[in-house]
Amino acid sequence: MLGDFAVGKTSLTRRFVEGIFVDNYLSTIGVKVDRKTLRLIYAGAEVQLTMMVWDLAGSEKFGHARANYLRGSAGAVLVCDLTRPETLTNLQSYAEDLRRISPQAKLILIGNKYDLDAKKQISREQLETTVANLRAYDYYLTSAKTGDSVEAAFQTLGELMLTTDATR
Ligand code: G3D
Ligand code: MG
Repeated sequence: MLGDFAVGKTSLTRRFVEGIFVDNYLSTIGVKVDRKTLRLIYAGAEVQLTMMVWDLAGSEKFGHARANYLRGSAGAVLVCDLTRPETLTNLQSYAEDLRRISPQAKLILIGNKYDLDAKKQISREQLETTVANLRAYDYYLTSAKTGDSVEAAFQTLGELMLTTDATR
């Protein structure tokens, strides 16, 4: 999970995962790891994919995610808060850090807090442009509050992580 403080990374993770995998397992580097098992169709067969979801535990304040957090990632959810345009702009440097350390990682973009209709300050066009610039696969408009599109976003990332197609 990548993105600025308070965009909703922890709330989205809570929505998605089933329970806590290892609480405080990596608390010394400010990370919490959860897991969720998905059932996916891959190459015509049903497969189970256990996703390990790494969430920053308040360590955004140290600046960009550190190498230990990014190393070995198969994929990343880049999260912005639809009510704060700068959180979209800032995703560029998270994506760059990730590409440098885990070049194979698949990216999806999430515009979160979709339930806050009146306060939205990021357009679909801006999200589409960012998807292209960051070479992400797609974007989703989610609400961790209502649960809208949270499962769909993670499911898509899970499917992407199974593919070895380097162009995605
Ligand atoms: P972070 O982990 O990225 O830092 P959090 O972000 O998940 O801690 O969320 C930050 C705040 O935004 C929390 O509010 C949380 O409830 C709220 N939030 C997260 N997702 C949504 C959403 O989809 N809609 C709305 N309306 N709020 C959301 P508090 O008040 O607890 O700080
Ligand atoms: Mg958090």
